[in-house]
Amino acid sequence: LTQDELKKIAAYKAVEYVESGMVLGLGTGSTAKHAVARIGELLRQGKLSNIVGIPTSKMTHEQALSCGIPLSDLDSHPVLDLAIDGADEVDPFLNLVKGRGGSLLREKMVEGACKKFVVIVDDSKLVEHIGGSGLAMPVEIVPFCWKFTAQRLQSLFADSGCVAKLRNFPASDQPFLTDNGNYIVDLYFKKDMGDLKAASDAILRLAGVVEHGMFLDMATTVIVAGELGVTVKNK
Ligand code: DER
Repeated sequence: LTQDELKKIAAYKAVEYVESGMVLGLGTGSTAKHAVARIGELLRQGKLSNIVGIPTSKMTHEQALSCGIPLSDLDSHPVLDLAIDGADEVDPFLNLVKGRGGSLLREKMVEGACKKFVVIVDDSKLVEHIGGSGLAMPVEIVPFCWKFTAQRLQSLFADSGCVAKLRNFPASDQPFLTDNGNYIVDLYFKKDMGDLKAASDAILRLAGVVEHGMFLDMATTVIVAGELGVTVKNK
């Protein structure tokens, strides 16, 4: 099975949790894309009805429109029944790293407003400690004096050998812009950052920071698709 087939298997399994009449958070990324398409397909087949989707990015907004999913927003629906989204990393406590696709702020707003948050991953995303893989831990910051904020983020985690890098658009020297007009600084750790809650609080205390990609204690279910089958982990 290819990685994309595994993503699709996890996504389809998650959509089994969707019931007619639900208000759904629609995730962003190559895994969530399959869930959005599947919801649209079931609506077209009449197997689902009265669904309202709250997209977590402009990209998902466009995809959901093309799939015929009726859309709304958090102002109209401050509490959602269920969100389905991918993740970059999942630890054994269902803590996540998200945001390598750049949508972490709207994802965290939408997924934080849901009664249930179902995460869908292929098994390559499972880690022992989030942020320890040496891959990016995204932090959304305001563009104003971004170097100042990036330097303060790097200094916060100096003893974890942290390096802060401004994210650019692919193959470009232009800073990446999120849907909210902000920048993203990616943090790279040489050692894992220890207490996650303390790290989260320290990051959010910096005035130039908008949000970070650690989703702690938010997922209620994680669906993992691997060569040997699908595993469902509940909080
Ligand atoms: O960037 C994001 O937050 C995405 O949801 C990411 O966490 C998962 O993207 P993927 O399904 O394409 O790996």
